[in-house]
Amino acid sequence: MLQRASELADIIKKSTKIHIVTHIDADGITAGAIASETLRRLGKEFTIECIKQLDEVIINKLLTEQHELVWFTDLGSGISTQYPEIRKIITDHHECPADSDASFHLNPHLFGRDGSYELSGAGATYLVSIAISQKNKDLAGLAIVGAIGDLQDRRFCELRGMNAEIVKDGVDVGVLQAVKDIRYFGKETRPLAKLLQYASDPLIPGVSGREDACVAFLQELKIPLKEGDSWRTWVDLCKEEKRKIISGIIQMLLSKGFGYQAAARVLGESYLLNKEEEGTELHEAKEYATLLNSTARYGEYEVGLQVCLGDRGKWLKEALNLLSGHRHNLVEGLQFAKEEKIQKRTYLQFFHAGDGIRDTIIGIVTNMMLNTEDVDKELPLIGFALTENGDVKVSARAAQSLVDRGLDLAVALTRAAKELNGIGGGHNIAAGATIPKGKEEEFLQLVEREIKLQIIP
Ligand SMILES: [Mn+2]
Repeated sequence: MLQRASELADIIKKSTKIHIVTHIDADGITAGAIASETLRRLGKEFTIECIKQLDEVIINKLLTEQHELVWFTDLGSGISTQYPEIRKIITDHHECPADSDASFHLNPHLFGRDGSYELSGAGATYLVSIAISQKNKDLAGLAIVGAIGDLQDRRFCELRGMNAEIVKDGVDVGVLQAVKDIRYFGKETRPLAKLLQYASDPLIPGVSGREDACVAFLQELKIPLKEGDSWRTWVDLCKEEKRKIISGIIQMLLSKGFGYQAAARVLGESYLLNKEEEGTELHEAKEYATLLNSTARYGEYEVGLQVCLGDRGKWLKEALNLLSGHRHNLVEGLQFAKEEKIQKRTYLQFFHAGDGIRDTIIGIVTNMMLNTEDVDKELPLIGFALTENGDVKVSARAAQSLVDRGLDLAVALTRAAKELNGIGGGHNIAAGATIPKGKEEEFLQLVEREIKLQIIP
């Protein structure tokens, strides 16, 4: 992979003007930021655009624009052997057909690695960046935010594979640290009770989802919720207080019969960006990734990109505004999905949000839904939402245990979408597709047929 990375680096060095095309999620933005910063440091001219998916409209646009070189980051693996008219390099980690190997395509799947947890789009882009100059190791923080944004730590509760190498780079140059800590979201900025209320992996039985129960749980442990007028967050707690809460949660899980495996997931590795201030949305990788998601997924990718490139003034302020809207939309989206009721079938379960949830956050909501108490973890979950131009966006998520039994959602969704003239892709554990409206039932049948073939009972 490093050899391939330096081949891509050579192509970049020989070019004068480069157009970056990246994806609209946290991994895509950090990948785009790493590519931009790398080119800026090289003194190259460049432009960048962020897209939802690489569809015909975008490809036709690129064909007419005739760029000297297009750098696809966090997408593009599906077209590596097509469109030779587009001179390109690709740093991606999505599953790709076996014949998509090409000298300008860097993707862990081409090297026997798993792109769902060993390397992200930002990570693949980072490998090219450090192949250009070892000085770019200070961009390791962004690569890790990208990996975390793609939930690459979910499987082992920590980053593994090439991701772990990148963490090591970041630690070596002083931009990152990895700490063993509680895994819940919002350690730096969420009031304590909220941290527990939204705790989902693992759920805290009888506590998650209920604000009053969270407050009672903390009061029983004699943990003050406030310090003066302000709500305390996880990072405000002393060691002893953290220990009390962690062991309280673990005890609760074990006593309710959740077993050691679930209880062990309370703890994991957290990744901190040393150059950022503690207690902010940028200090811990999960929160940073969420901040980025709240920009590009609402069409404001420039905002997220500028934050990644170092702006801590007006762009950050704008990002924080967008974040509060994003939080609100997620809470509403989750509520909406819950009311829609999940429909169970033999090999999957699904809900249809219609235009009740934005197509750009349906994946996040589907993932949150899968983590709620009332959803069956034995079946993959599919969420549908209408897009602006009247198509249907599909998001599919599944528990790791199903992947261990052979499930590959990327393959299932790609094949099913293809039969309906749509497009699909992603990872074994999380995948997406876009299909024509009205084809949902047909699509579900096709996906079920695929899943039936994949899963070992
Ligand atoms: Mn990605």
